[in-house]
Amino acid sequence: MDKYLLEDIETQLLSFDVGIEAANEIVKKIELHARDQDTSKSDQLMRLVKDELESILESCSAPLCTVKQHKPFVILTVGVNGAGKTTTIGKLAKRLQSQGQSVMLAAGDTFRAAAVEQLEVWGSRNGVPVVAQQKGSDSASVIFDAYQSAKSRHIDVLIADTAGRLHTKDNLMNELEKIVRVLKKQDDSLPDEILLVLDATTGQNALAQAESFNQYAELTGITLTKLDGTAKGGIIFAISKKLNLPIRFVGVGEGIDDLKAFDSKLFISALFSD
Ligand SMILES: Nc1nc2c(ncn2[C@@H]2O[C@H](COP(=O)(O)OP(=O)(O)OP(=O)(O)O)[C@@H](O)[C@H]2O)c(=O)[nH]1
Ligand SMILES: [Mg+2]
Repeated sequence: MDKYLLEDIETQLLSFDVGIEAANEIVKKIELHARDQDTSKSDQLMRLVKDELESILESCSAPLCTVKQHKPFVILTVGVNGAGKTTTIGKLAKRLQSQGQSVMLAAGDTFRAAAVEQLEVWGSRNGVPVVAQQKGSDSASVIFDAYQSAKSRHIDVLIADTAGRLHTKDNLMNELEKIVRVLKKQDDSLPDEILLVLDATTGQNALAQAESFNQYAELTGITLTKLDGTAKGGIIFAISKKLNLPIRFVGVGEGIDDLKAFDSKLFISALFSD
């Protein structure tokens, strides 16, 4: 296979933020598989590239199922500042309600007063209750209270917001460990989902974020936000290879309906559009 063509593919992958390591590996596989296939036509080669990418993301395509016998199903959202956690919660509440599930929100971001208000706005847009305490209170205790309340009201899904934190700051990351510990005292299987929210425009740093958050709280899924912009979010190939985490949703705008279930085929074809 043409060496220059392979280089072109690699450059293109890098422009999607796939990262050097993952891009190298993908190109090697393409080279290997191109040997036993006719790739003289560009659409045949493109098919091979897409197949290779799909095989990486295959294991990441696991939709989030929030149906649970012992309610509520608890989703803890985590991520760095501004990743899109609170907005994702607002969109997710709408989505779950439209699937017939009742939802409650927990204002676990006790760091900023405005964070509670922001979540309350999403709560009223969706017509769902929001459990909150005043700014500066203990995040784990807010989430614990919300859990108790959701349980007694037979709410299907509790979604907890948390403050944005730098994944390199130990003290803040320890707060996350505490939230998980407090929930586990209620029920060892909690939280049912620890959803890392990643901003697609962060590029390579998203991998470091995912690795670090995963050390402090065992992540169970990823939401990739801001895919409506120019960012392609190719970093998920590296994350998928390293952490093998399901990508649950993608954020494609700031509106309440701008959350889609992750679809690897659609994601890959969007990589190569325009
Ligand atoms: N274009 C676009 N903007 C988004 C998306 N998701 C979130 N945003 C915007 O990103 C900004 C930050 O979103 P928040 O939901 O407040 O992020 P956060 O992670 O809760 O932030 P902190 O609470 O400060 O850590 C807001 O202006 C959102 O409207 C998305 O999918 N697309
Ligand atoms: Mg927030």
